[in-house]
Amino acid sequence: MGIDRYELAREMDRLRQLAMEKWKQDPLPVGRAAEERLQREVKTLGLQNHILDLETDGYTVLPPGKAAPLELFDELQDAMNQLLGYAKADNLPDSGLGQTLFHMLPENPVFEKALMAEASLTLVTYLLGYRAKLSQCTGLIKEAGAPALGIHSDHSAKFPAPWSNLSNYCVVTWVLTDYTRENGAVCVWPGSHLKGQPVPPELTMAHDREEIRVLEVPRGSVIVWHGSLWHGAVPRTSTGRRMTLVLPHVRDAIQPQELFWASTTEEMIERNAPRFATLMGLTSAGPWIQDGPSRDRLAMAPYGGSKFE
Ligand SMILES: O=C(O)CCC(=O)C(=O)O
Ligand SMILES: [Fe+2]
Repeated sequence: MGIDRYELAREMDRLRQLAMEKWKQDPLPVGRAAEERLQREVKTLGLQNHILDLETDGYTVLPPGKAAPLELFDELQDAMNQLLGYAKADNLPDSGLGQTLFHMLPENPVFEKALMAEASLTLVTYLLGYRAKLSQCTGLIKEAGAPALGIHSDHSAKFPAPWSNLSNYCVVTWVLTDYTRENGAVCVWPGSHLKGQPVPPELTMAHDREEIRVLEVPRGSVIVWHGSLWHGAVPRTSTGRRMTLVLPHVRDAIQPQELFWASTTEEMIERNAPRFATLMGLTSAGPWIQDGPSRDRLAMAPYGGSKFE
């Protein structure tokens, strides 16, 4: 037996009605209004240099304290440790990602706090627009002996190249334990997001090239990168655990990797700012079944032509 499509349409509609009520408190802008609102937010939060980094290097690092107080990093780490006790974590062995905890968002409200943190969310807006949706809420855990993660672009295996300078996918990485070379830090090829091409096969293991920068950043940092950026991770040699929360996002019309509307509750929508429902995909026109797209949601689409919508 398949999913009950009538029940599914009813459940989706219930969440979407609530999402629409929240939207009315803070409708998302289109066109020039999107650019102006984003400019104000960047200024208020003091993110100008981070925007410059994203333009020139394709990534930026929010230092400890800028995205959230260190206590939130403790809470995120605790929540992931709890999950390791009962959730499946051996999902992609030998991938270079380490142990993976997929779809953590509904398991603990602390992940909502990370998702909604203003500074990182504003950088997501810069890369993907106000209607960005969450694509994954995933934990990565690496122990001694964890191999290197091959250098790749996150746009690869999703969008055909050449890529324009627009980001259609971006990652927000919450660094829960110190990143050093021995600890298996993320590494990047600054400026590679402007190449608009996947990493050539002969460079996927070129972690020692001089163009590669290993991001030795302390616990409490949050890294944001453009989907075309060439990046990977160096192997972990030290003992202990590297713990990371990754929050990839996509633009409005792109299908997220994890099915968030299937686990979003009314309580989650109620207790968060209106934009949370958009991040869950609940203010997008699609997907629909026989109910079709609602005219109200079609009117909420990014129709004005600005990349910041
Ligand atoms: O933290 C890592 O090892 C890198 C993960 C990665 O490539 C990603 O989140 O896109
Ligand atoms: Fe990646």
